[in-house]
Amino acid sequence: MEKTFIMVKPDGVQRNLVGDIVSRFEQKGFKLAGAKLMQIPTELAEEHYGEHKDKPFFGELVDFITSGPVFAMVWEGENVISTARKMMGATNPAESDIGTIRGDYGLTVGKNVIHGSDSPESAEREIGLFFKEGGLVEYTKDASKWVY
Ligand code: RTP
Ligand code: MG
Repeated sequence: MEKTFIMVKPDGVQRNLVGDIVSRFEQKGFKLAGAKLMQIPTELAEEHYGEHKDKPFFGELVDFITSGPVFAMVWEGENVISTARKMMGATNPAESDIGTIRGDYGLTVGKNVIHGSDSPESAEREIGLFFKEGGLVEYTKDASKWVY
């Protein structure tokens, strides 16, 4: 089953948005495969955002993403990579539709609350970077066992 890497950025953690963001993915029907609160080391931030290393905002981006804890997650489901990007909304919160995570909570392009992999290649790479010590769980979800 397809997997994607999703991360609540430091602004989202500080603003108590972790629960809401997890809820949105749960309620959509995706399956949580792994999650952890972590402080990103600078080297990992630079590797994660390596595609942007020549952009003028690279330094700011690395400073911001390492400025406090992030909540790193792997979500699983059919088309989860592209659907998660739709749920997140456009990169710049000023252009994100209301109802999306960035449209509802984002303030500026630099502080846009959430990261999500943008392709199957990125998802594989980012899951490998953030969960290289393991931590992904395989299990079956069957709500009918727990409710009447
Ligand atoms: P992300 O990688 O964080 O999920 O965001 P994204 O795919 O929607 O956007 P991307 O183009 O990959 O840019 C990565 C992050 O860099 C910051 N950014 N700042 N100042 C600027 O013009 C600018 N452009 C991009 C954003 O925080 C964006 O999420
Ligand atoms: Mg990106």
